[in-house]
Amino acid sequence: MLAPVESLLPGLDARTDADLTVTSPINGAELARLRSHSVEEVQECVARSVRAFRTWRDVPAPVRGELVRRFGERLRAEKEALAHLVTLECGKILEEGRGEVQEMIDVCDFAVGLSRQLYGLTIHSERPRHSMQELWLPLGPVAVISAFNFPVAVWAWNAALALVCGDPVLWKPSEKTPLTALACQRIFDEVAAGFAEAPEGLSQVVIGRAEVGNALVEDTRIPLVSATGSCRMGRIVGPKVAARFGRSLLELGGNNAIVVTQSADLGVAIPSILFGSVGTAGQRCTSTRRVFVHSSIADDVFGRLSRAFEEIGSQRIGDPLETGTLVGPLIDKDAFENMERAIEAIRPRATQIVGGGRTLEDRFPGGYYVRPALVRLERQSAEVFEETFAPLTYVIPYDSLEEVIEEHNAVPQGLSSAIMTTDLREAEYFRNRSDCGIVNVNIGTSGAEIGGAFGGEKETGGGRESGSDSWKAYMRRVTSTTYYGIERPALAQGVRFDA
Ligand code: UN1
Repeated sequence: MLAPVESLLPGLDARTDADLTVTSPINGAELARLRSHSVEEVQECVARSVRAFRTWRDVPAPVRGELVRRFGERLRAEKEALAHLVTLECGKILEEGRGEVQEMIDVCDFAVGLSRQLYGLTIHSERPRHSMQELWLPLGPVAVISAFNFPVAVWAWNAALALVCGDPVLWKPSEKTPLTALACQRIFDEVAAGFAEAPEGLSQVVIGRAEVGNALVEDTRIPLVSATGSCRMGRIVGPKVAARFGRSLLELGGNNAIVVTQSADLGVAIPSILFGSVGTAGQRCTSTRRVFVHSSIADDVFGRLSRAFEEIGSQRIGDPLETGTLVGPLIDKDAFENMERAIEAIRPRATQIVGGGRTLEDRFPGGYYVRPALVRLERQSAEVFEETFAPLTYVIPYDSLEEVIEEHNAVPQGLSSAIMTTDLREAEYFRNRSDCGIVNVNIGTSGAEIGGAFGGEKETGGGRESGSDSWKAYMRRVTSTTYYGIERPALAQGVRFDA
């Protein structure tokens, strides 16, 4: 067993009747074998979560925040080991693995502050001697279904908020990245063990494939299902949760674009496009898929990008644990084949294609490393509407900002968007017309901070997680009116009912 797995998950080897083999995308090597939870076991976990809720909801929110504070402290201490495990299990470069753990730490800090700021409202009543208020109460067990590409941060966004809001958490990680989840759970358990107010089962991990997720989705004891993944997955989860009148928080596919205007500072634009396109091997939901470039600078921008893509493709792809590597492997063979298919589909329409194709097969026969691909098109076509979870970027020219906004918004997804401009009017126009949940100016589409609400519209699912007032999704709102007079109480709307 590899050192980071052993250090964070001692004794994992001892597990028997495994049905789930976890491999590293770096070289296909087996990391561990695990046993999936049965549906009955998931239901027992839910029952435990319901019991935990009965205790946890009555613990004062700032005390709940103290548990999250201690968890964040432990994450600081384990940052390097956990980042290493993230890299081993999902293949992102170590620097990004560290960034991901930092994102967990940041959201813990945010949640600690929030635990003293779960503010309601006081409202002026229309009636004499009446007072109205709105208060926020804990909701109940929250199911978190997370994806392989951010195997720990997205859970932390949900868990840190849910915990301070008074909700226990049930986590179903991707079957491709269960080890990082078990490592987080182990760290959490150690912190919770030293915290008298934390009930048993406050945070649990359930391992398995779709049927395990489905058991959570269909369970009426879970008022909120927060699911990150493909639009296909969201199309199954959303209606099932809605059918039982549960709440879902969906964070699904993106098809994110950057508009590079004539006034853009290319020294700012090019690095942002590169990080967005090839960072995390194009496997972020916020990755840049489309680049619309004003036709007057299209040759220049395509030339600069293609040189950078070629350089990265020939020199900076490799073992994600090695310093200097910018692009690690794709998660698996399916991801590679999807990229190949997408390139073949667009080839007849492309005027130029730079990069693409598998590399480093000799060094890593079991890993799927690809050269990032840059595809130049005359106009946007239907092939571009699909999200390909790989480093594949389309460059498309445009002439007017009004027209490019139409093209920009024409895709079914609506997560992240950006404009590169030094013109205030262009920036404001874009900010108001992009139909995405994230609209950046002179910043790429990926790499959002935790302080803002994260999520998007249309097929991205409409959910908002992480910062701002996203916490409200994890609580229920109570509106309460009190009468403190001694006469017969007045009715609202001036209604008289003199019985
Ligand atoms: C995701 O890809 O699911 O904004 C999340 C970003 C990261 C989170 C991405 N902070 O790129």
